[in-house]
Amino acid sequence: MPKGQDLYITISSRDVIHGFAVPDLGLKQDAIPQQNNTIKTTPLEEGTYQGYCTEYCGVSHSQMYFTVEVVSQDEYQSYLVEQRGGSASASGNASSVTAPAA
Ligand SMILES: [Cu+2]
Repeated sequence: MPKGQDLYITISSRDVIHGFAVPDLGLKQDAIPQQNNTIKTTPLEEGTYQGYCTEYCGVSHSQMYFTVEVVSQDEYQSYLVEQRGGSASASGNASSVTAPAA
């Protein structure tokens, strides 16, 4: 995520109900199949933040964790270029992040 920018995170699920949570960024939202839930955030400090699923969703629930990197605008632009260069997609199976056009 780019630091200091308003972000809208649209959360859904491909299978069962999950819970998207990144406590140190104050983010928590249910991930529900066939429904888009959007939350707004503006990350203010660069760093690595732990995220995980907060809804018991099956036998792999305890392994549903991820990290969120908040980086400078320059680093974020470099990341986008790298992703468009053919590298593997970084999207997970329960969420996506979009930023409004500047
Ligand atoms: Cu879960």
